[in-house]
Amino acid sequence: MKFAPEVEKALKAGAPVVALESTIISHGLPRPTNLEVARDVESIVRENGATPATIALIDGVAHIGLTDEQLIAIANRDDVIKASTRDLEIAEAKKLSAATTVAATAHLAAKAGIKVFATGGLGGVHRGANESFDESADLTALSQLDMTVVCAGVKSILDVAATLERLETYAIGLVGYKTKKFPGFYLTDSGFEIEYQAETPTEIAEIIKARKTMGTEKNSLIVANPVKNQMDKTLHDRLLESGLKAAADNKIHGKATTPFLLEYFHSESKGESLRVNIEIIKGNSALAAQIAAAL
Ligand code: PSU
Ligand code: MN
Repeated sequence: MKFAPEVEKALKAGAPVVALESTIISHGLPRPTNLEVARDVESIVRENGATPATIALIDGVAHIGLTDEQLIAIANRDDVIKASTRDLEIAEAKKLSAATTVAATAHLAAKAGIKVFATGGLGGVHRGANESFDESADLTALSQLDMTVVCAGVKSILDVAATLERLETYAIGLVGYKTKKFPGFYLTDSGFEIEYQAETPTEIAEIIKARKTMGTEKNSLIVANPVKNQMDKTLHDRLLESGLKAAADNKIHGKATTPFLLEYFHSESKGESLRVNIEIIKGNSALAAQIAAAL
């Protein structure tokens, strides 16, 4: 792994660092917005008192913290693969450039000694998973890593109820930020309840510290932070139905499913889902930085 100098310095000093994923840049947002958002998110982390560490592989090397040139490469190169944890070893050996998912980012961030991570939405159990077996490796990764992940819940394209059950099975902690309603990514409320809510970054830092005393730091903690200005619900529900049908008609499966549905939403909603997606990642980055600082 190669550390950006500022990230290495912050980690050595025990200063707050926030890990940021890169799949959202390469496969989750359209160009050229993706690069703007990637840069903005890093600024937001700084403004909120932490050092940003965007994680990705460039030509087979895992970078913890990217230069602007590397950020541009991840945003614009066509040969950037979407890497989950299992792809990391192959990407290194084959010297591939790879954007890391929540699973792979959390894996590398934990290895680097970073404690807090901001993303948009987690992967989870897909609808129809009882037949397709499509469950994101994000869940298994978070069942094995010491990480606190700030996200806007899971996307409504997933089976939210099944995903929540999986989080419980895997002993992945879950706390809502100022809410007991589990967020549904584009929507502030997925319709499912969370048992606990925290009011401040300091309170979340207390929970993170308690993970050590209780010895529960081997699995991750999820902080669910709902978007403030949610997507129009009618538009959302309509696109969800037609998007799932389009994915089935086009025989989309495996790692292509999530990028396909995100792109479907972005183009069909004429930018409305994109606006929400950007607000989500910015809000989560700010909160993650505040938590890291409090910690
Ligand atoms: N949430 C977003 N945009 C994204 C993703 C999540 O707002 O691009 C990505 C994350 O990197 C997440 C991945 O880890 O989708 C999940 O993919 P899959 O369902 O194939 O595991
Ligand atoms: Mn999958």
